Amino acid sequence: MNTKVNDEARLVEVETQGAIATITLNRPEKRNALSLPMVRQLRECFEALPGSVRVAILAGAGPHFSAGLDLSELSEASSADGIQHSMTWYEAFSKIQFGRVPVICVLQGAVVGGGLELASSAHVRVAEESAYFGLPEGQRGIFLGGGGSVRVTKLIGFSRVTEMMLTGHVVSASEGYVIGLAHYVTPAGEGMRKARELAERIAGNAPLSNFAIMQALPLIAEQPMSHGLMTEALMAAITQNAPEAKDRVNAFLDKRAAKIGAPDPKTGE
Ligand code: 1HE
Repeated sequence: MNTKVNDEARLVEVETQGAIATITLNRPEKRNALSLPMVRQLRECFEALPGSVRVAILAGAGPHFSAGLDLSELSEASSADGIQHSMTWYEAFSKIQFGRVPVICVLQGAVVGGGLELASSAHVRVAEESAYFGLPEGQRGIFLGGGGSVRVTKLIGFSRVTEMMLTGHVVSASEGYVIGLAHYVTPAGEGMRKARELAERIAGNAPLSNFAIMQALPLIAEQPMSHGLMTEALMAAITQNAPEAKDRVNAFLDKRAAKIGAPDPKTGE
């Protein structure tokens, strides 16, 4: 099924195949610069994913994932507009990070400013070799405003974010892999294939486990140790008590399930 959110503007496209939805930033002529209408459409897409979807892939059309904030929106904006602007981005990116389904991002070319803030709200990042990461806010006379101070900092630490913002250091895909901006680096044109392979794997997990991974892990990371351990224990008890968990564990004990790193005995894959 192929739907265009807001047919007139066609800024974000959604294509659903079975359990996997692919959501594509579709403004390549502006290097997928994130305008407010585009950010709103992104939110709508994630809110409207059909119940049959279990994983989403987020991609950008053209040679660049995203050139970040649409800078043309800034020229007339007041401080109050700026705060509202950030709030709109926060709502949209929260729907991605804390939505119903895990999100895999495919990155190529520029992943800069707000583009990196967007990518950091996804759960898995696959970077093609062409991808590069930057935080040019310092050069533009502005600041992070799409949650990057929190999310990018959690990925690579505030020292690296500070240095990238101060110096305009552009981080290559391979360097991004080493410091934790990307989980995988693929040859050119291979990012989507890799993302689909990962999506199939994630879609095969128990939904309750995926829920716990997406929703509980980030909360636990912000809790003091005693609270974190309690949250973990509660989440563990709930997931392992689900009938699906019992079935999966029994399948392993009965030698019907794949060992780690080995082909699945049922499918041979
Ligand atoms: C844009 C934007 C944009 C391109 N806002 N219009 N982001 C930046 O500082 C990155 C700015 N962009 C670039 O450095 C380059 O465009 C790229 C390296 C990403 C790509 O270069 P290139 O040569 O392929 O494309 P181009 O010719 O620069 O751009 C094509 C068109 O897209 C052109 O418009 P045209 O009408 O002349 O065709 C560009 O003006 C337009 N375009 N990027 C608006 N960002 C919530 S706070 C987040 C803060 C930030 O994100 S700061 C980082 C902003």
